[in-house]
Amino acid sequence: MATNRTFTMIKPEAVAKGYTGKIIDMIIGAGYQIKAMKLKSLSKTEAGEFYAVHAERPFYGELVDYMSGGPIVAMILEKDNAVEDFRTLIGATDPAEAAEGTIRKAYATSKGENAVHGSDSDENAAIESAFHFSAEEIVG
Ligand code: IDP
Ligand code: MG
Repeated sequence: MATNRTFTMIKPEAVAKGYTGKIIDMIIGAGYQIKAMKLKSLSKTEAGEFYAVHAERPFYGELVDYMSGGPIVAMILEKDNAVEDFRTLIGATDPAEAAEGTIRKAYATSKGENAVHGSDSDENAAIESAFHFSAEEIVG
């Protein structure tokens, strides 16, 4: 069943380049309410666990190094049709293929360093939210 929440991270290179505020502004402008938010650094172990589904991919080591290379901003976001609409808002994985007006078109550097994460299903949104937030860190 569809839920109304998704999970996102502003990734390390976007935080380092000072895009945090601009990206949050686009997210709120698209109609999302922030239900939880934190700035945190991921250890290599945490980054590896979060992206475990990609463990067999050739870019996995690079991805783990990148995601543990500086602080990220994790958020739980709420809106109707949250997961699907957020994937539209962030755009294609490779910014060269991302549509105009998307977050990745505006702020991503490359297919690897692509500014934001967005959950790909309601089930993964719930798993990823629980990975980063306890129940008391989420507003009602
Ligand atoms: P998504 O973030 O658009 O859902 P996924 O295929 O789930 O894309 O890949 C997860 C993350 O792994 C991407 O956001 C990106 O940071 C990284 N990644 C994906 N494909 C490549 C690649 O071909 N080279 C380097 N990094 C990649
Ligand atoms: Mg994905």
